[in-house]
Amino acid sequence: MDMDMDMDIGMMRLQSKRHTWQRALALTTSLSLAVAALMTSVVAASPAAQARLNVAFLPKAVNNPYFDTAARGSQKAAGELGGSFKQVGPSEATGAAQVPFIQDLTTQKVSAIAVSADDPDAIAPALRAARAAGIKIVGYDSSPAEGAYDVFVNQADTQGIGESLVQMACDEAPNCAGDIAILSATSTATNQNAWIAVMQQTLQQAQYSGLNLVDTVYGNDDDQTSQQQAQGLLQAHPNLAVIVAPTSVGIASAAKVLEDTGNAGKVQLTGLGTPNSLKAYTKDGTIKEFALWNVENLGYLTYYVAAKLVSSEIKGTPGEAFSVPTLGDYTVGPKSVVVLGPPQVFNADNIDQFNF
Ligand code: RAM
Repeated sequence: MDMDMDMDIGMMRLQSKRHTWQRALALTTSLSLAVAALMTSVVAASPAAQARLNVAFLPKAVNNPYFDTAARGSQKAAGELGGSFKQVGPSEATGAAQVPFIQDLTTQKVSAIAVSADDPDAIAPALRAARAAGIKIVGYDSSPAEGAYDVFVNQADTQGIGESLVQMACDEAPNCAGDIAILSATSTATNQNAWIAVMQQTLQQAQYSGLNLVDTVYGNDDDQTSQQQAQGLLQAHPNLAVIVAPTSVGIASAAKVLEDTGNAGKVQLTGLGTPNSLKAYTKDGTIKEFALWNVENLGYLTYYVAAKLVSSEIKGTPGEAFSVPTLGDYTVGPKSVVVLGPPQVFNADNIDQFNF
């Protein structure tokens, strides 16, 4: 696992009219295969490490395609490292539902648990117990409480995501003015709450003074609940200019509601989502632009971080540097956070280039 691969990755860069932080993150398949072959041969020489490496992923909920995409990256990393991978989790996105999974994985003595927190505090005692039992904890996507993880792998800079959500709302609202509302995931989600907090600060800036945040509702990353909440927003706010949904489930549900109710194009929609789930809505103009990061790489990086913690290559101490094949060099930041990289903005011009 102690690999120092200084590879010049073939990154595809796309241009954005309005966003400086978007970058394509696609990697060449041939390079990935070459790296996979190389890693497999190195791991084969180290059977003891193989026996120890057993990483379980616990997403917010298992029926969310976003986490299945992350799992593809995790599986790829597991293959390269000769480790095992499994994904377990609840069907509803609550902290209470995640706790028994953490307890089970602790009993099973997996070497690491990667978890996207539905509720940072509700799962903290179970995670601390797992750590006390020698299990490494890697938060990914949505952070557990501080002290309950070894490293949190953040998908992108929190400040940048929040600011970009406001900028996209400004782009979509006529003359950057009017009522906007947020359709979020669960009210306890660490990631969405952090982005919303940045949005609220950003909206205080003079250039956004025409935007009026009138409501924030929670669809719990459940399609039916998200659709109901989107309908509720339309009824409660007849002058709504933009819905901002910083959740891959919520944005797809809201798009469906806008089309079903004849509001597509009248009420704008933006936020965070997976390109495959939003391709049709982006092409027909229901959504003009939205953002996300390379979700597969999030799972891939998270598995590597878990493996490096298990092998003691890193401890999660701020300032530690490490390398991950194909992705490059990382440094553990304050609060033991590692940031994957910049997000990507999708629109009708580029969406066909992505398949996840
Ligand atoms: C949903 C989840 C996840 C979030 C994405 C954008 O799938 O809430 O935590 O990162 O949306």
